[in-house]
Amino acid sequence: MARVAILMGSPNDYEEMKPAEEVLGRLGVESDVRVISAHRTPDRLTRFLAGAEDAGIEVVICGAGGAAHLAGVTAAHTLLPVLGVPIQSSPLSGLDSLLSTVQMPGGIPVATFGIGRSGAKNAGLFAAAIIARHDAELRKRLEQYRAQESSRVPERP
Ligand code: RP5
Repeated sequence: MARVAILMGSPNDYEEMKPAEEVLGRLGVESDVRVISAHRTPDRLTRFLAGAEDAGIEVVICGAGGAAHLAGVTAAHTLLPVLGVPIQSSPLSGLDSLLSTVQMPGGIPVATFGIGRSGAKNAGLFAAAIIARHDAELRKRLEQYRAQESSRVPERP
């Protein structure tokens, strides 16, 4: 059963959002990956969010480019934690998406990550850390992940 939803505004965002799916998979956390646009498919978004908690979703990751509002609109429709990933798809190289996502007016929070693939990876890890607060097995896998990453860093260049 999927515990994390990974939403993106366009199929063209998938390359940048894949690291979220991959790192969650590595940690044994199933994700439900969907293309849902806040402005092109608004009904799809509200329908999905209405059933998300009952379906077992615990965290929602949203990737969007341009005047990115997917994460903000998602946060408006759910009490689940929403993690926003700005996508580098516009002539402004994601800076517009970063500012749109991070500058939520007070009251409806979106935790915002870095632009593009590393932001997506960190959003996946952060989602896992949230779930690991009440899942001891996942916490162990996160510890192993950190240890593996450390062991890959050479002592000398
Ligand atoms: C946003 O507009 C999407 O998240 C995407 O990053 C951007 C461009 O979408 P496409 O025109 O490539 O589908 O809504």
